[in-house]
Amino acid sequence: MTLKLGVIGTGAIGQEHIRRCSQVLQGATVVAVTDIDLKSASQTVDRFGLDAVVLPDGKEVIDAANVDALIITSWDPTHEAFVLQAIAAGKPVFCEKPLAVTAAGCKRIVDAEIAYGRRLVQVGFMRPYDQGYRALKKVIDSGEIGRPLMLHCAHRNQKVDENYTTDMAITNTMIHELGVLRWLLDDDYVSAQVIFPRASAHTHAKLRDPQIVLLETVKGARIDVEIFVNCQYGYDIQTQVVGEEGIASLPEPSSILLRSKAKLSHTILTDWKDRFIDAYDVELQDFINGVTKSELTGPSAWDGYAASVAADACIAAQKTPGVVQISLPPRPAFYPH
Ligand code: NAD
Ligand code: NAI
Ligand code: ISE
Repeated sequence: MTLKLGVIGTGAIGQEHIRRCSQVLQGATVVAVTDIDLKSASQTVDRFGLDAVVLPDGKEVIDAANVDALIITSWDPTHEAFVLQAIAAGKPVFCEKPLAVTAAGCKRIVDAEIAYGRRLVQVGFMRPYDQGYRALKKVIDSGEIGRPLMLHCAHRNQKVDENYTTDMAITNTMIHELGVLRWLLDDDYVSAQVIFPRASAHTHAKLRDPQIVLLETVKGARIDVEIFVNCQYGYDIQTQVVGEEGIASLPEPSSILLRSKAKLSHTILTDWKDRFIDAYDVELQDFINGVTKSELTGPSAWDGYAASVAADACIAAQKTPGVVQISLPPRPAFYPH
């Protein structure tokens, strides 16, 4: 069976996911697309030679009779409504992160999915599908470095545009760390604090950049995350886990070790598309396979909600010098892991 996909949002990642679903992965085809900019949707159909219709809005894509499942790659604040509409239509939905821009929005999705009675939602947290993060988790789980005590993390983007604001450093960028670290440590967060160093000259009036977020977990680990989205030099994701008996670090992406012009160097990537290209392939193949078998096992609406509860606290912490408590309700039996 070939799964027929509808895609809402044909921007940067929408086009990437359409390319991989139609040219790289097995078992799916894109049959309907839309974008608030309909010209972008039509150009995407042409660019990838899709046998797909352009529909006037997201609701029409969700309700289209020949669409079996949805991929939501529109802007962050639009995700919640589209996911709720997909659940109401009883259709599986892969939603890019964040699941919603507030914990309350994620909770509405969790409640709707539980009321529907079967998992329909996978969140676009791709890092658990990344080889490097998987290898790091294996080392932690093996016990070789003892219990994790401290994590030092950095999420650096080369630059962002003028529409990117201080809160988005959390909801759009650090949401990846909030998603992956609770998976990596099998833990949850209890408090957050945000510290603003001197601002970079490369930022703008509506974005305080960089930021340092300090998190504490239920098991007592301490995490510092540097978010620096105008770092200029490249796209750089770092995670170092300090344990009782050793230290484990996320591997660097493989690159040529170059001897040239009296220098020994590695290239640093500049774009998330390249840094996690394999992880996006694996996560979407997992979604396609899961929908086909009626058994979704990837990052769930609960994972999106748990990350968002912490994100709300980080945003509150941006506005106060103190520590903000994080309180996640008990995990419902509907979401066993
Ligand atoms: P983008 O701005 O390039 O694309 C967004 C697209 O959505 C645009 O084409 C826009 O016209 C369209 N759109 C906006 N509102 C719409 C609506 N109501 N209906 C239909 N289309 C609408 O953004 P992007 O970089 O592709 O990011 C899209 C989403 O993907 C974001 O939620 C972002 O957080 C997420 N993302 C995730 C990763 C990751 O690493 N997982 C990387 C990039 C982006
Ligand atoms: P983008 O701005 O390039 O693309 C978003 C597209 O969605 C635009 O074309 C926009 O017109 C369209 N859009 C927005 N609202 C819409 C609506 N209501 N109906 C129809 N179309 C709508 O943004 P980008 O970078 O592609 O990000 C899209 C989403 O993907 C975001 O939620 C972002 O957080 C997420 N993302 C995830 C990444 C990851 O690593 N998982 C990487 C990049 C983005
Ligand atoms: C973007 O939306 C992503 O999700 C990227 O993975 C992240 O690094 C970037 O900061 C976001 O803007």
